[in-house]
Amino acid sequence: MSPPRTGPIVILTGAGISKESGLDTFRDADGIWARVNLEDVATPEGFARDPELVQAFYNDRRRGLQSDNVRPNAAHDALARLEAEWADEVFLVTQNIDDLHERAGSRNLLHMHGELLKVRCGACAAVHPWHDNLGAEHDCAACGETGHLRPDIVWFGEMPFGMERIADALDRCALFLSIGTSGTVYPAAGFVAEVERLGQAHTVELNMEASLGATLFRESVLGPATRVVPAYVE
Ligand code: BJW
Repeated sequence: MSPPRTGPIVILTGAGISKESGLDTFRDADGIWARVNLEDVATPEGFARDPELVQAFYNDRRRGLQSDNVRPNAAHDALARLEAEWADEVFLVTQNIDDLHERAGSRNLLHMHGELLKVRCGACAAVHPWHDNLGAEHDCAACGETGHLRPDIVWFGEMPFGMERIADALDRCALFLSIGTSGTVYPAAGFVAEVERLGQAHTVELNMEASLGATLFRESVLGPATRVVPAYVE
């Protein structure tokens, strides 16, 4: 099977695409939210209450992401090849904060929930690359303020990044592919409904199991990303 070559493609990815690279999903039985309370670590209120707990949560995940055994898998690779082949036609919107799409070679990519390897200054809003542990002792290179750096990540209640660009791409796409996401978290969970409302695009879900919005897609292929993504896009 391969995608119809009729125009722009928008691809939405979620944690499931990185599962076989060794990174946990959120809502599977062995997922992150089975171990930690999301209100404690993924909300601005949680960060205000206990910044050390939140920094430790992201410090652990930042270390894990940079460990030798976490690498892009066949699904990330297939999407990078698709972009290389179709150039400007492919726009990848990821909810993932890992850098596995970049490492695989994807370039036309938007991290709508931010990036684990970047920090943002709460005092001046500057964003910096960051590969080490982060704590209250660190200062911002842009404004010199100490103790205001936070992971450059979109928590619940915050506005995801790039929404205008995403809305524009959804309006124009001929194919919408959703990969490895449970369809639980908005606004990403609403993208398929938006594309179907406009009616101009084929919509496909590639996922281990049917997502919450599964019935909205015109086509569905269930299975692990490393098998179903290369098979679908090539
Ligand atoms: C495999 C596989 C394999 C497994 N192969 N597949 C009530 C109603 C509606 C909305 C709201 C509401 N109350 C609050 C809201 C808004 C809220 C929200 O949606 N809450 C819901 C939980 C109800 N959303 C927000 O607050 C967002 N902001 C917002 O809405 O701003 C206002 C706005 C208004 C209008 C327009 C625009 C904006 C912000 C959301 C921020 C999410 N942040 C997180 C954590 C930070 C990042 C991090 O720490 O990593 O982002 S939450 C977490 O969930 C993370 C993910 O990106 C996100 C999505 O999860 P994902 O990727 O779908 O993972 P899972 O685990 O859920 O699913 C994995 C899937 O893979 C499963 O289906 C598996 O089967 C599959 N799988 N192995 C293929 N090998």
